[in-house]
Amino acid sequence: MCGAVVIGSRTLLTAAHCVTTYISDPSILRVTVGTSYRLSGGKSYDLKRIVIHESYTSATLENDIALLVTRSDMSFSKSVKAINIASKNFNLPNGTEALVSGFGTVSYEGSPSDVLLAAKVNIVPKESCKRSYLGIASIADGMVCASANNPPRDACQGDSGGPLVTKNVLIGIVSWGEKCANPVYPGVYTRVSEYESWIVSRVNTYG
Ligand code: 4AZ
Repeated sequence: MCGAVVIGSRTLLTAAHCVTTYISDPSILRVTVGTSYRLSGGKSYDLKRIVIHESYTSATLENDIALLVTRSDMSFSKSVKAINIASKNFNLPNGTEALVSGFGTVSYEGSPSDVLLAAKVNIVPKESCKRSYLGIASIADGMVCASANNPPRDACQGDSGGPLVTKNVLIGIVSWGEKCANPVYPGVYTRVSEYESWIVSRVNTYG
């Protein structure tokens, strides 16, 4: 139903909008890791806790981030490991190339992919992203936009909660966008560096 990102042996990040429905009963959800090719296979872990950002706002998708805590330690391997999260001062210039990945739909309202797909996208200047979404939505400080236009590539439905990575650092979490791979509308991601202290403190408390 969504992507997530392993950040520790019992902890993952995802988008808050992925898990709001399950907050009262995390045992309904599982995470499956090690599915670096097909969605089948891998190893699944039950969840002990879902920690949604206290200021998550569904109407604006601000602070669209949540911590998932598994019941048991995930075993790390060649295909399962934790990624480093971007810290507060992580340098992310406009145009930086990053990789977004997931099993989401291959087009807007299309079918989900049965193999893991990834796309190279580039960080879009905040002002130009704000202009794109003018009158539709606002781009908050905790968001970062990225796109690829030739050919168009983007995250899409079902990729939410998954990673946007550059240089082996997690810089974004797939959050929202106006349809998918529309040259006028970049993909919008939760800007992980803005949430470093939230992540560290919640991992320390619940992880
Ligand atoms: C979604 O519905 C979704 N193009 C995720 C990402 C984007 C659009 C929709 C970005 O989960």
